[in-house]
Amino acid sequence: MSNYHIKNLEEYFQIYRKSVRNPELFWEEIAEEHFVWRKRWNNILSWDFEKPEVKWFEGAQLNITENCIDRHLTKYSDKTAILFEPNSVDEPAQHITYKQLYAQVNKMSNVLKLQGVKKGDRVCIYLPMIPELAYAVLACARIGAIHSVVFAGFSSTALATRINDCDASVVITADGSYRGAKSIDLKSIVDEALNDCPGVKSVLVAERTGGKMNLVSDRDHLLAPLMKGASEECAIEVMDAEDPLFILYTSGSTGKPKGMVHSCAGYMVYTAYTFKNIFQYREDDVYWCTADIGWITGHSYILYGPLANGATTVMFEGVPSYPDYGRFWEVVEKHKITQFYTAPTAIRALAKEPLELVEKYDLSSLKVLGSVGEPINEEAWHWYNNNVGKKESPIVDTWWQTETGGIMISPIPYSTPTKPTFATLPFIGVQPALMDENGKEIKGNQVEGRLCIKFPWPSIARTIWGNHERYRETYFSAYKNMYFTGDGASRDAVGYYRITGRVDDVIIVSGHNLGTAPIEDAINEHQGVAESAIVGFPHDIKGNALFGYVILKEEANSRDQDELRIEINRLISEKIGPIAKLDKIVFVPGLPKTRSGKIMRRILRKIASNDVSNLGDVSTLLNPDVVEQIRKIVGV
Ligand code: 7RM
Repeated sequence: MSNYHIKNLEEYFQIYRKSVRNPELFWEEIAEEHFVWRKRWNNILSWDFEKPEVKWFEGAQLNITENCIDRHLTKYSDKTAILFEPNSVDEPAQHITYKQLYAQVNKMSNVLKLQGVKKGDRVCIYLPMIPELAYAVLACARIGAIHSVVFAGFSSTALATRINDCDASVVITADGSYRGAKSIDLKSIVDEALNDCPGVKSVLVAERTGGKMNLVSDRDHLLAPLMKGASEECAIEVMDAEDPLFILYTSGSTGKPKGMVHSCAGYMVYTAYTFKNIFQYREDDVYWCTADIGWITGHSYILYGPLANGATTVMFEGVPSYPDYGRFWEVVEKHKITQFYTAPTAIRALAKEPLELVEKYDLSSLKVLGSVGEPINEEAWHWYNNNVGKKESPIVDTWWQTETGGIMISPIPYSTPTKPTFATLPFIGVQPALMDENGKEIKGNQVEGRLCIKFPWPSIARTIWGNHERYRETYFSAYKNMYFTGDGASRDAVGYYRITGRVDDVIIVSGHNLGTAPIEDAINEHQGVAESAIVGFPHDIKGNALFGYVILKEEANSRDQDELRIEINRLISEKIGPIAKLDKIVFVPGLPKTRSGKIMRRILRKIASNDVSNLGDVSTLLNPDVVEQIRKIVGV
């Protein structure tokens, strides 16, 4: 039995038990057999959730790019490492082999060194989904610089905050980016941000859109000529296991973004191992994750996890709606994608479109479908399963977080029987616990509580950049000796987990705990409903009452609204109970969403509570205009 590649449910349980009985021994075996080390560890794990402090493979030395690139050159030198699919269907895809990736990453490493970047320096990467983004990330890792990728959809204010928080000295960006029919002038966003970032000494600019741009002398350099002149060889920086690999910002429920810090060895081992098993990657597969590398999903499951396994990983520059809503399926057919990993928000958007857009493509290459980012509602799950997977590709509903570095709860496809809306079982080495409000663990099955993790896994974030106390306070203070995820979850009769959503989304109505996700699921089953969001608002008698924001499908827009309200509440009564009926329902053109597609409930809560004096910062929203539109409809 190979611990590395799980092949059936019995094996999963065997390996899981082993990983929990003796985690050190288990992870040592994985680390030993599947990676290249420059020096062996002297201690596998030390940890203390009170401090908090976690160290894996202490004393070991390595470089993650040696594991992701160099070591594959003997066997896979001409295998495609990165398959770049451009925004425009008229531009050919680029097959970047492992050999070419090696050369480009080394060139970029040398360019960075020439700019004076050294081990431990922070480099901010603000690039669209073009190959240079992958080169930049890996080049930082190669020379030991700490990358901080900022999603290239963020505003200049958000970018400046992130540059300053970690004191980045170099920014890597592009002239512009393509997003469907639009192009965005990235360079001027950077220029605006840098007015407030005195610490930035140099800016490297990739040319993508070819527009005019302003180059500040002594600060800005075009990347291409520097790359051209750079050597294709660059020795790795030998890193300690616990040296930081990157910072990635994630928004907290309040205040400024948290710069989550991930370290080299544990992150590498965990992302590689989860990738192999959760996507059941085989030698000739072509794997596609549609996320942006600006999010943790892109870091772990477009770049590091797949490349550590010598995989072919697709990098898609475009959007699902361009040139039409069939684009995803066109790409699946064209590149014979075997594993497809996307978010429920994308699935719901595509499910609204005519089915011909899916049916006209040959999707028979698909073997595994993934979902990540938010709870997948039942309707979307079935649409994905029926129309994309044709009921033959298992759906892996993968629950995890920026903070966890890798997937924590997920089926192993072809081993774990799936169940709609359930992320199912903890991954190998992951020890979840459900906690009650009084800090006690809820044992047994058919229970619900707050999701914590009892024991460290290799890729847990080690701190918040520059604020270890906030790290302790946010994740380790709610429950003694536990990592608190901020999510609620239930466990069914067989021990499957279902993530019910952020615990701050739990609303107590007349003393009953109601999760927003199941109510939204019920509403979304209405034929006329495209999407919905529920929030609580103060109520004299019940404590809280429920307010529903509902987006209708095109065909339902002309229907009588009161009739629709009655039907929606009838559905909720049927699916959950009369207690979950909504006091107020408004029909809106859209919902305020973060750039990663998460609904900003904070704003909806304020509008529902008639408390719009301080809506907070809405500038990072994908669709800031929708806030005004909703206010008008609600009349506040
Ligand atoms: C990977 C990622 C983390 C939060 C997390 C959850 C929610 C993510 C799922 C999910 C239900 C899932 N990182 N979440 N995956 N909820 N089912 N499969 O998204 O840091 O951006 O977000 O996302 O609330 O705490 S993240």
